[in-house]
Amino acid sequence: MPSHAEPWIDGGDEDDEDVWRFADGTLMTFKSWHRSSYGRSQPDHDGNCVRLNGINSDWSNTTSKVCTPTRSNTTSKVRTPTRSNTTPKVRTPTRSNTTPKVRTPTRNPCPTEKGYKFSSDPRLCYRLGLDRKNHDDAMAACQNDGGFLIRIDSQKKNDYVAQLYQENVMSTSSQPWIDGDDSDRENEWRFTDGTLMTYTQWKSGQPNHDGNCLRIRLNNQKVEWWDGNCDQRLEYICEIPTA
Ligand SMILES: [Ca+2]
Ligand SMILES: [Ca+2]
Repeated sequence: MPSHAEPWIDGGDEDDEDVWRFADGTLMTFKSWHRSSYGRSQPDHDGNCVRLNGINSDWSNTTSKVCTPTRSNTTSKVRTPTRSNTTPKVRTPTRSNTTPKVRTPTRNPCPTEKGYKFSSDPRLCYRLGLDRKNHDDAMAACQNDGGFLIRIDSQKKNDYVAQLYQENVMSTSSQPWIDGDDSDRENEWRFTDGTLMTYTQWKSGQPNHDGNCLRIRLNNQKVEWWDGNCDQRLEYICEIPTA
């Protein structure tokens, strides 16, 4: 470098007069300002940039159009926030929304460990009691499961039970107990919860008042109802309603 060269070096005080910093913002601790006994000592605040004096290689501050723009480019404080804008924080919740769709229909709501099977239409859990019991004991067995003897209160449900016969879920000769009796008043048939039965499917000639409990039989692919002696030991069908 020629001895008269006066190159710019890093440093400036344009942000705060006489507070000298490097372009990256670091405070300058070492300084080598020009001292003069006859002229003006530096910095004399006629500018915001630092240059080397050619001969003594000590420093002067001076005005420069080059210094200021270069600096303001490097000190860009704006970039950090811009960057944080690009990191999308939103994706995680969106993803968790897509996961749990499938489980509800797959879940079998019935206590399968107790031998219950699921029917979707009519919606219920049922099991066949093949260990023959009298009506009271059959009812107690179902209640012990959290259910009751199956309640046939519609044509749809009567047809469903006929289907159980037809699909050999139970033997065609089976005559299981179902919910219903006329123990309180002869010929006034009620479910165990006391509700009066409105739908009935008596076999012709029944009820013939030979008992107070309700059982069914398959006849010509249809389920028909019989009254009978509650002490008979018969198969039974339990039901647990589902939500
Ligand atoms: Ca009766
Ligand atoms: Ca009868």
